[in-house]
Amino acid sequence: MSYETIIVETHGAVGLVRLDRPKALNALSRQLVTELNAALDAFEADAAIGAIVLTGSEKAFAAGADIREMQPLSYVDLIENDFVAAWERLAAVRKPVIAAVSGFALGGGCELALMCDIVIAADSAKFGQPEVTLGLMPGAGGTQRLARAVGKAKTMDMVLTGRLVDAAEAERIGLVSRVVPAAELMDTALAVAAKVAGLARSSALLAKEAVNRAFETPLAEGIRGERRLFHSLFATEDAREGMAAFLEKRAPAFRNR
Ligand code: CO8
Repeated sequence: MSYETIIVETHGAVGLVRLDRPKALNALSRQLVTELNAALDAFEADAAIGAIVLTGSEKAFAAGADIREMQPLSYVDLIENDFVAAWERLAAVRKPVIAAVSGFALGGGCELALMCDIVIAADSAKFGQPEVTLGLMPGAGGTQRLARAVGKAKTMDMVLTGRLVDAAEAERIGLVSRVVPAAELMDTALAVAAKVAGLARSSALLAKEAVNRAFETPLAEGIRGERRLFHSLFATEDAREGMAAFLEKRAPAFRNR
């Protein structure tokens, strides 16, 4: 499939999606989100892919929803189209998704990063929820996922002032997983993704599912669910292989069985 606003590549078992609207700093237009979702669907369906990397350009991961496209929309337009519901596709991806963030990750761009599982930031990255400066507010998880990720104090500071947070602060507050020099961003993200893609597929999918459940269930229910998922992995050949390989002091040969 050919795309106009994203670039899609595969690197071994890793699927890479690069947002590519350089003139608009990767603003998230309807076309871009439609194409991103198609690429995610394709990687989800491809048994050869074990992890996905989502990135932008050096200057911008994504500068938010496309303000030019959004400005003429009426309330009725938003209601009728359930505006930005389509963005949630990323949050529903079952395979692990690694965000490689360089430059601006603002508004919807920050919210996209928050939907990813591991966020690796270049030291140049800047995160923010500047919607209030447009007379708006975050609408794709910026008040919910951000609050769960970094707590109320930092979320209120970001959401109510629109202040940009640099990579060092983002790491300190738990908004990103790691910060690396900008020149090493893609190599690091692809290496992390390759490592995840090399795991037994069931354990990676279920571990991701279990962590995400922590944000949606009471603790006792989450713990019980985790235990059952843990039990279920004993039904896989890969768990037998992984434990045997450890005891035999050799690398495991997972077969996704
Ligand atoms: N939408 C459309 N175009 C954009 C956007 C955007 N979000 N961001 C940048 N651009 C365009 C600029 O208009 C400019 O285009 P042109 O050259 O044609 O004038 C080009 O990209 C380059 O931008 P700048 O000249 O502004 O570049 P600077 O380096 O000077 O500044 C900034 C970079 C700081 C990133 C600046 O562009 C900026 O502030 N951008 C807007 C950031 C923003 O406010 N984002 C939030 C958008 S709202 C949102 O995301 C809501 C999402 C949730 C909706 C859910 C609803 C239910």
